[in-house]
Amino acid sequence: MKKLITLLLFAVTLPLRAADAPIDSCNHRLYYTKPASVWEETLPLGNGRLGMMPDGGVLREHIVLNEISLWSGMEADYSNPDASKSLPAIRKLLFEGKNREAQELMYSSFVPKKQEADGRYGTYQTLGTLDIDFAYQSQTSVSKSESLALDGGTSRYRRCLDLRDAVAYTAFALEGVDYRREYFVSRDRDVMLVHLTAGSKGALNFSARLGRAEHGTVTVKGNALLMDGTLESGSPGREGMKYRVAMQLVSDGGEVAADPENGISLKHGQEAWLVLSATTSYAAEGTDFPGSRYAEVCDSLLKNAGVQIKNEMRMRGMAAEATALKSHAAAHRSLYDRVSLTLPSTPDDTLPTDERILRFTRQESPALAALYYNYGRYLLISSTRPGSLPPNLQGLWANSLLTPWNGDYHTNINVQMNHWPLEQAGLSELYQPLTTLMERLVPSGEATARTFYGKEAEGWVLHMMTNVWNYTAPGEHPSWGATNTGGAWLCAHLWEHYLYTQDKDYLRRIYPVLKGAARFFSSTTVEEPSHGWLVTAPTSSPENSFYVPGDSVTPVSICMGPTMDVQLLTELYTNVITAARLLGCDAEYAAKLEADLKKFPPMQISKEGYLQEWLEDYKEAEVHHRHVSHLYGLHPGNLISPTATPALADACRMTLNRRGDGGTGWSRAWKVNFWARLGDGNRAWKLFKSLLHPAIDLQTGRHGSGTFPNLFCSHPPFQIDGNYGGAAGIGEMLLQSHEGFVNLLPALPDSWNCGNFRGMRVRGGASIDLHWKNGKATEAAVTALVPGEFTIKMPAGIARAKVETGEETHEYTGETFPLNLKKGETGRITFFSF
Ligand code: FUC
Repeated sequence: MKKLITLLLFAVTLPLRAADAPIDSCNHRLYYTKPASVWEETLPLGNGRLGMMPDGGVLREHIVLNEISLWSGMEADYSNPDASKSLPAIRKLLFEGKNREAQELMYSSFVPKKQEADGRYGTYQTLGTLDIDFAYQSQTSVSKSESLALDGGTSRYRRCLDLRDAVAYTAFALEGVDYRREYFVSRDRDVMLVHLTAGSKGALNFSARLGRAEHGTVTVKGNALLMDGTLESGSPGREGMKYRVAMQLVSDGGEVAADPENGISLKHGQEAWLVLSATTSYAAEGTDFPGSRYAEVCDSLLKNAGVQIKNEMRMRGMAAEATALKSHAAAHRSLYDRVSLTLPSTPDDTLPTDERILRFTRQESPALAALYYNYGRYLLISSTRPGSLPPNLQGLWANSLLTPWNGDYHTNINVQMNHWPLEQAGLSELYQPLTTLMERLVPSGEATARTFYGKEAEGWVLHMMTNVWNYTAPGEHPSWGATNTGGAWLCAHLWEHYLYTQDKDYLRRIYPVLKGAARFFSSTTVEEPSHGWLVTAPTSSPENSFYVPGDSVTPVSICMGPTMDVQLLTELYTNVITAARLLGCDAEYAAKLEADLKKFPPMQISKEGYLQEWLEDYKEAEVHHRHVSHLYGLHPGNLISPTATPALADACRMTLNRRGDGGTGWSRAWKVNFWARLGDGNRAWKLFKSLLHPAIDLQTGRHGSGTFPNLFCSHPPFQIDGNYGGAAGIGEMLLQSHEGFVNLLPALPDSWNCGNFRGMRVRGGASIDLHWKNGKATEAAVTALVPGEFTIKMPAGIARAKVETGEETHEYTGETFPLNLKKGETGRITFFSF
């Protein structure tokens, strides 16, 4: 213990140093002066399939490992014949205004058919942990308390995540020796890498162990460790998903040994690599997961990158690092560097990230929004990739076996929000995992349609959650599980990708999915008795409840035609009609949808002035409910806007004021987007500040809503949707294109008075660069990704625009002006204010 206290730690050089870094680089990295003390301080790394989160411990490094397909449970049939049998009675009760009775009947009948002790839905689980115990010259074994004393006891320690290169670093010095670790999840080699170095020969001493709370058996193979396991299938007698993690140590000198108990150890070394690869037995069409090739992939795990690293080290020594890191960073940057954003900075921006977040509540810095935006893009790139799965509720980072909400795909806001910033941030190809997931859901959704909604139900349906096992049935409790527009909402995303890419081949491919979703509703909507409007029934407005007239005691959720359903179906039908026209097919079916659209209920404004959430002006049970489902039409939908539908936009404003500016992490993020669509930059910025509220109470250690020290969004607990929703909100404040024109700086807060962005995409297929000063656009460049005529709205405070394309120059005044561009051509715009 005494020896330990005498250890000296002093500053070491990191690639990015706070004090002397150019300000903009502060918005491309997270850094800290202490190891993480809770998981929500650790730094997320990932390559869209594999993930790891190192805590940067000095004496013990604890790294949580993930693989995005690692789920317990299994594919299963939840058909409940009672559901379709009870449907006429449920609808009759709803027609009679007996929502509570309808709901009670649903509790017993309109639920997924389960087995006893049913765990088939499963849970996304952590892959395991890697613990590295270090020994330093002056001590060979250290107790836990000593380790804490050292870990927390230095101000010169540095831990950093570089968002540009997707690499994390830990660096410190002990007794005159520099120690440094680099961590990255290689995109090109598909392995997790920890590179460890000491400043003097023989000073690197550690042992590295793999572990898992259950279903993990560690064995030794040569100098490598293997961890194998089989998860619960949730159904007795059936085997669950298998996985393997393989870890090898590649070192330049020193003595290497391995045993299952102590792991792989290195004594008297100076430089080493821990190379980890992992696989699961998951199989799914449209993905790269091995499935039946599992055994073969397991066999090859050790061969892969470890051998490459070994050879590189043998040949070039330290150059191995440069090679592996360089090729990884280049692959990451090919996505990350597509966009940049600069916002006004303050001296606070050079502070460690946790302090930056704490200071932000007292002293705002717009540049923190730029960091948040970049972090959102970084997390997206790290949590999904073509051939993989979409980001789940935790992206791909889970640190337990019982991941909150099973770490699944909630489809009543969450998985959608995970995709909001994607297209505008130029990450179009990251839509692929969601697209293939939806294609896989169709057969299961067709069966669910038939068994729950009767023989006349056509097409496919997805309720409010799904998983890697193609779950489409209602949730187990109808109060929240009856929403059946999850698939319709996801179809808006399929369409969105078309709008940004204008790719007709893609449209042809996804058209059957869109049409199948529409067919479900065109065959199951019913005419409600009061107005004869065509509505969904039974359903719910996520996940809010209301009081039926005459009963102010029992909140009820089950209803007909809530506003969100009407908005979603309006967009779905309109998109199918447009797609059918573009593809030259299905004229007759499109005509039926046209006719149905005319019979949908209108959006209604309550007598108190807010937008009605339900068909009737019910009193909501929770005025501040986190979901604001009926404002779907404002965002992310496109049915309400201050210019096109001013009265409805006013009603939305009223609704938002009534709901308040609080809520769970993702709810605050959504509200940033709402206010951006309403053109109120200052209010959007206020909501962003509420999203950035420090999530950990420093006095009690308790977790609330807001943002964790590692910038993860807190529901609580950590849920990644708020990160993506917040990033999307920042994008919406700067650039919108949902109304058929390019809207530059539609919701600029006063404090973002100058700045620039590059590479943000708009619907129609163009990339936009913009500079602004004194709150007004000064210059823009519009580059066509597909040929087309782009309409630009004259930005606020601008009287005249000079547009140069090729040889031609035009000057425009007025509200909008056109820009005709060939593919790859750029139009340069100079703006002149009044
Ligand atoms: C929805 C939300 C909850 C939570 C869960 C994962 O059901 O209502 O707040 O985000 O998804």
